Amino acid sequence: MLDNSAASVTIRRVDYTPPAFAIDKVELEFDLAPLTTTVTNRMQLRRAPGASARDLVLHGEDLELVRAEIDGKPWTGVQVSTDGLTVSNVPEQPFELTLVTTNRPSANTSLSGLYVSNHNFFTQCEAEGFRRITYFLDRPDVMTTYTVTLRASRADYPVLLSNGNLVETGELPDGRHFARWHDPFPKPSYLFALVAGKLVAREQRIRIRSGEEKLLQVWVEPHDLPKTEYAMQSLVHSIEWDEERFGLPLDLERFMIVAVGDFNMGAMENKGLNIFNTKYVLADAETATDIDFSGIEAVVGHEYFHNWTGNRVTCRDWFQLSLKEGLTVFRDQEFSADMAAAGGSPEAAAAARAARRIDDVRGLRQNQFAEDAGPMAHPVRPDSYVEINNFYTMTVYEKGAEVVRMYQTLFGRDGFRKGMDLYFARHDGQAVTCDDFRAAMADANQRDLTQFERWYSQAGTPHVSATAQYDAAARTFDITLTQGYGPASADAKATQKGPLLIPFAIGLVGSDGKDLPLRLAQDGQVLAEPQTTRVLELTETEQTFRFVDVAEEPLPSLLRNFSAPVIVSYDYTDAQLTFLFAHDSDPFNRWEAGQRLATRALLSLADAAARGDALSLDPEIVAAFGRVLRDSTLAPAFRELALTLPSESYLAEQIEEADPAAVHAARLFFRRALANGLRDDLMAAYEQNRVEGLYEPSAVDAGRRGLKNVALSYLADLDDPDDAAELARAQYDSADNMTERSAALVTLLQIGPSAARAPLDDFYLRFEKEALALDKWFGMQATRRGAPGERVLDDVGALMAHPAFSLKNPNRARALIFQFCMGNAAQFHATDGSGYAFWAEQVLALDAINPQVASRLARSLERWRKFTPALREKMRAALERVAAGVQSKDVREVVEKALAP
Ligand code: B3K
Ligand code: ZN
Repeated sequence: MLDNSAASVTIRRVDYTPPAFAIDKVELEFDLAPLTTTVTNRMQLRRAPGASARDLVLHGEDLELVRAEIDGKPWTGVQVSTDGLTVSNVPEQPFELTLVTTNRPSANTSLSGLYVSNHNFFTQCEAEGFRRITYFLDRPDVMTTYTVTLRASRADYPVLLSNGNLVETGELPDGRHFARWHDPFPKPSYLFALVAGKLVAREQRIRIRSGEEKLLQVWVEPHDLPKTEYAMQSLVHSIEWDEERFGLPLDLERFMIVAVGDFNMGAMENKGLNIFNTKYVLADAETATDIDFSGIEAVVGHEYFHNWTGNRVTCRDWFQLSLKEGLTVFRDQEFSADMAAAGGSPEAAAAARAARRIDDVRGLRQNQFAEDAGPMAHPVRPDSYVEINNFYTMTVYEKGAEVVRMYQTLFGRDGFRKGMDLYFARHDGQAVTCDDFRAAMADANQRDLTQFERWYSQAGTPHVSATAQYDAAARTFDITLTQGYGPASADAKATQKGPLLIPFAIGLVGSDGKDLPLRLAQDGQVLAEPQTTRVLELTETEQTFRFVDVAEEPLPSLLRNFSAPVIVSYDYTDAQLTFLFAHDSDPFNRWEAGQRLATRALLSLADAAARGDALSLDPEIVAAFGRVLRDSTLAPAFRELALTLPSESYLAEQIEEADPAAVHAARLFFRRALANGLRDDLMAAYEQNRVEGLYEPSAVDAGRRGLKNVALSYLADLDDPDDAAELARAQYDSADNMTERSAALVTLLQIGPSAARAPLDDFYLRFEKEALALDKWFGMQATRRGAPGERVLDDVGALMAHPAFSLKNPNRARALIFQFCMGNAAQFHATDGSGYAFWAEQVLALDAINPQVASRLARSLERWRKFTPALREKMRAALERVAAGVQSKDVREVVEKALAP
């Protein structure tokens, strides 16, 4: 059992104080053994300038202190507590503190600190895992250089890795050996890492622009070596891209990625030794989908980019987390877009970029907007937390990335680059704040960005409503924008102090569907080549912008490319949306028009379903989707996105009192209407987008497969799904890659469990030894739609007892439990409350094993107040059950905030 029952303490940003001691360097020695590992920690310490503390207070958790020495002599003035160690009356002058402790890696199920996975050792230190390895000033503003010696049995742990450069290896008595690593770059403890075990590496040597040669390694278990090619290729691309786009080179002699099957999140950017969830390293055509490949590219890029944005310049305190995460997500989004666009025609490149942007925004709106409207709402730079691991959120990451993107929207790519250059010139090697980043952007571009600070300090999603007025005689078009916030928790409301600087990109579409040239009244002289998209800067609560020389009444295309993370309302008619869906030159807004059209129809269908009224859909809407589906000038990836309806959870968020069953019925009705109305077009899309030849995870091929498979899934919703079933069976049988195979199986599951029985069994036998593929097998059964009255939870319950299921493996727990609770809304919200009871049971079970994973699951009930009264009460009961039995502060923070009045 985990003892994580320390009282909940709220940490506040305003209470920040600089550290009282500095660590000049640290030497760590590890005697690695799974049951008990001994760590010898030798630190050179001195008081920070101006500090006068007599005692040194170090963080520590779950450690056994063996010995303490100062300057080589035993020191008795030490006091151990549950969260640290106080060393009393330390010398005035710089001194050496030696601490010997033990910890228990094989008993560490929290996967934070030093732990064992499949007989190998790994570490995870961010945010506060280092204190589970040794007593330390475990805070990001204490940076020092590390020399690390690892000792272990050579037979069991032939490979010994840590950060930086390998300086020495050798044999020891009793079949043991050692390796010594030195990292020349000062770093905070959260970037420390070690790995030991039976691993092999794919290696590649590259030359960076300076001419220096670098060694790249991807370390995995021996049988996984063939699946590392794409990760290595992604790493090479990331290194090239960061030099090209930002002038940032790889600074170490070697760069290592290690894959581990038990991991709490996606990956970790430890200096020179990134540790990854296998999910973001291992891939081949057989076992990984197009989405998996693109996830690997994005995550490899993300962690690599942290080497500068996070590691070279790090965070002063954890409230500044978005300084590194928002910026690095923005960088990985740009990288993925550039990679997807590479090599194609300009049109194909633009389409590929748009598809990435749409995907990113869809994720933001579905998850971050909901977070911002719920009890965990917090600013991009939070003001307080109980458990920092609860703040690795969509807001800090994805909204944070949008905030960074807005600098680029305001200043252009070159202006943004200038800001980045100044940021590194000023802060390389430092631990800094979000304000420092904003100041670099402001100074490099000679702009006052005082108002922009509100993006970091105000919680909640801004709303912008637009109204327009055309004056035919004066040929002017006025657009009035009003900004404010929607309903929010009291805490979020308290942060909302004033209007934001919102870069608002706009175009005006003429009656021929083409963009009109744009001239604002304030422009003065006529520009030789007038632009067709302008970025308006909204800074007031209400502001009117006047366009002049507007030849005809235009249709405004608002917030092009989603230029700010806001909700825009404008009174479009269905006909106007249909027009924009057919013509908008901004691909994002063209997609957006379709989504608005669908969302509006879906919400009114949900309303009718909740009232028990008959459902019907305007054939014009079906026709509008048909035109996009048939438009072969549009990239398949775009058409796939256009045909993907908003999710049930997104739709539920738009409703005051959501009834998931009604939302489900509405969405299903809409899908059936499209399927029946567009049967032949869907069939044609299926046939025309088969990809022949060798599997390649390229954006173009992936787009075609995506469109083909979305067509298949619509065809499975026809009143008579027999043809779809046949196509899916044939696709399953002939598939030579996981994208096709899993899409076929998901479609068969959608048709019904009996259609899927045989291929499900086949899939299991085929991939019994492939953990990541098996995760898919669990996941697709958990997210199965289920016939009316059928309880998918019964299957989930049975799968929990399957020998291949384990609660201790986060990927497996996520595949089955999270997928059911978060990815199968209609089933999870069954009116008998069975989903919530299951949720409570699993949160509590996970809480005792792994609080970080438990706490993620706990969050799936935080929007309980949004639902109909009957569901609400059952959810409250489940939350109260968890609140009564919780041990960790991680889960306690989430459920207490959810239940707070
Ligand atoms: N920085 C890590 C996340 C650490 C999460 C700690 N609970 C991975 C990333 O964002 O790149
Ligand atoms: Zn990150």
